[in-house]
Amino acid sequence: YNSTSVAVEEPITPPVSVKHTQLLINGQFVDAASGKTFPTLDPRTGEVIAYVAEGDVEDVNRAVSAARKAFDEGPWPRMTAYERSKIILRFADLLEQHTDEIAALETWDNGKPYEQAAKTEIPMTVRIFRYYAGWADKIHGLTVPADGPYHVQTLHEPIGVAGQIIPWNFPMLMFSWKVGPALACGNTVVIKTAEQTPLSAVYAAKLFHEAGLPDGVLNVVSGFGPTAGAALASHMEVDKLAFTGSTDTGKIVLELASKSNLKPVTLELGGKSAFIVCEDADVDQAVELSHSAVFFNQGQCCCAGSRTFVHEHVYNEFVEKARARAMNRSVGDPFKVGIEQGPQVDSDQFEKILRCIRSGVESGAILETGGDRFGSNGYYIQPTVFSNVQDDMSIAKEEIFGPVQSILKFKDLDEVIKRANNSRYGLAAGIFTHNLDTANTLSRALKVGTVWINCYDVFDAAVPFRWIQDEWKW
Ligand code: TXE
Repeated sequence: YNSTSVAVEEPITPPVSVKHTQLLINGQFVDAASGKTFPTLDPRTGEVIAYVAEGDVEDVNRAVSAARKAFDEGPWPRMTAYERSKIILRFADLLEQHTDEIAALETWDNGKPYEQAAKTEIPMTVRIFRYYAGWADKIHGLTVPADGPYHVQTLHEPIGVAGQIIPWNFPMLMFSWKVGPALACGNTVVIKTAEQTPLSAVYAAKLFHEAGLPDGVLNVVSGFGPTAGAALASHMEVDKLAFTGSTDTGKIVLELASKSNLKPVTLELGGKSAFIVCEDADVDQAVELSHSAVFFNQGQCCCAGSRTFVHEHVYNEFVEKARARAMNRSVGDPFKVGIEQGPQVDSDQFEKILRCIRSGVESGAILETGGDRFGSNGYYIQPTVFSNVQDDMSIAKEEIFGPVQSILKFKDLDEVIKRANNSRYGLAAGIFTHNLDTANTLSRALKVGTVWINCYDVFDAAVPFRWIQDEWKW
């Protein structure tokens, strides 16, 4: 790896201090019932940022009772939708005013570039809350022309206590996608943050209370999956569960939900999305977008375009340019201006990615650049590009969730459709072509939830992010 990247120097002091490390239950900051804490680490160095309350079964029970009471007896589901909307909008304003601090917490805890957090993710989080605030008074039922002398109407009502379990790759965006719609509809929430990134959500939840949110409506529990997360998934008083994370854990929480009270479950899991570069594509543009499709957020995106299919006529040119682009990626301290890539979130992810890279080399893919850790401190990984990747290699099948591009060659559309669809995942895809017929054919044939054409990772609060979940499509 021959990057122009700066060496990882002395870590920059984050421009923020950690204010909240406790659980937020019933509007109060409290310690875990056990008194236990766990360290949250700085991925730039592996050093401890802070010790955070380690929630477990008893804390989840406390949080769910608070949410239950707030739903059954409190003002939240009973106030006018307009009042709810105003509180969410006031919170969005506060969040916007605190963008710099929250972005700094995200970067410190997660390792993502500060500029990305401050300029894109926190503004998007604000936008999502404003979007859902707007829904509060626009949730309508139907009148149905039933047979006979009957008047039939449907009414959309809040479901009750929503249990939510989120991952670490976009802590604040995950918080907004889960909390925003649940609260706008009048539900109450218990959210379990990821053990790698507990800091930003609890900070934001405090702001929500400053904006006028009644106690018990939003409860935040930090802690681990098999303890706090499992307790939430199997709780008899949780009416709905929303989960984002790995496919394996998705299966566990679905089972816990079914074995307890059959609460409905929403799952958003992993991906291995195809990015298809046709022979008539603008190669330079496709190289740049395929690069960001896979390397954005250190490759830690469920919809990362992690299988780059390139038509044989442009393959050699594409591989050469993709390699050069990866070699130019600026890796370094995520607090530094101009840095595109910081460290991976933790040592588990770091080790997993290095294992995947080794497996790519062993299975005969050509390592074009990268392939190792970056520097000697923290969890940085060199931007890595493999060419000559074959469908049966594990780097083409498994979610790597790291800065590793796998380039595969294809000959014609029928072939690439079959190969792109030959995956247990079904999240997203990208198509690069100037031909309208090709774009239409591919976008209909690909069995995924979102297809981007001549663009990638375009998100908008008003546009659904849909998916065909893993095995469901079989
Ligand atoms: O995920 P987990 P991990 C993928 C990605 C990554 C892999 C593993 O490939 O390398 O998953 O990451 C909670 N009951 N994605 O280990 O375990 C956990 O505490 C209830 C894709 O971080 O799924 C955390 O809050 N909850 C993904 C959340 O589940 C449990 C984002 C996610 O952790 C639990 C993250 C249990 N038994 C990882 N075990 C995406 N779709 O964006 C864990 N948790």
